[in-house]
Amino acid sequence: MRIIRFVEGDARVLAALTDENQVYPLPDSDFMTLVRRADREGCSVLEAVNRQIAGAVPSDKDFGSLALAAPIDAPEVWAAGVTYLRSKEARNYEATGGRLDASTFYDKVYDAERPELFMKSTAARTVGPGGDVCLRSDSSWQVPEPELALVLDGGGGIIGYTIGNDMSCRDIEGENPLYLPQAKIWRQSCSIGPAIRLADTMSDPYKLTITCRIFRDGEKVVEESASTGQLKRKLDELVAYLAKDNILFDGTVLLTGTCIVPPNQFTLAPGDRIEIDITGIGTLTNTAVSA
Ligand code: DO4
Ligand code: MG
Repeated sequence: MRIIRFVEGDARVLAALTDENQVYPLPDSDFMTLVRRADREGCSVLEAVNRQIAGAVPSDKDFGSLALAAPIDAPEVWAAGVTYLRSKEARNYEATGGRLDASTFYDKVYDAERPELFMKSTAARTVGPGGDVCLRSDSSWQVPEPELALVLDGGGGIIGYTIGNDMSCRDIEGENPLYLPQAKIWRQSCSIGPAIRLADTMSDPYKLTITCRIFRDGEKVVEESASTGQLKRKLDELVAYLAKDNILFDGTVLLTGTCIVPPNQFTLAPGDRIEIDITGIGTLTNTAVSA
């Protein structure tokens, strides 16, 4: 079972999306309101949704025709980094000007007990499915980072899974690690959606295929896939470090790191369409535009 939100007139409607792609509008104004209602009713979010849709008639709207919005207004989006070997190699390439034999702080963090975690975005900087992601004007090496994203409650519980795009400037990041916030955070530099797969209906988050496709002038210029099975760390481990002596707001999203990096000569251009699929969650599509 997945939860989506779509735009209808001036309103945003929360809805359940079944595995058969049937859409059932829900009475709750947003995802966390649904989660709190389930809590009050003493049941799981899945049970609350199932009760709501039992006997109800699905919407006659076709899922594909809906104007989807971000499934949650995440107050904060955090991100983990260098959680896959592929990311470590790509970061080393950036930081050493292509000297793949060099040992860097990226090697250290990949092996360290403490993971890399950083603040990625806020609700105002985050876009949803179909939205525009911005390209920084002072970078000439920019890529999407397709990532499995965790939707957390204030206690650090994983209540759902979605897709995140951690837009990144490889040149700024490679120039100096102290530039990381600028390489990661700017207007519309993060995208999440299109749906939240409820945690109770996720069979194994370490067996998901992530695929990223990029289209330019209607032609596919990048297509790469990888598995969350290659994740170096456990999801609970990332959440535990994020929650340590911290405040977690209900609906915080944690991106779990990228396992896909486009070829080194590739940089995004305005007009590029970015598609990120994750098994059982859906496809997050965004267009790159100049900031
Ligand atoms: O260390 C820089 C960030 C790495 C990152 O965002 C990732 O591995 O996904
Ligand atoms: Mg990333």
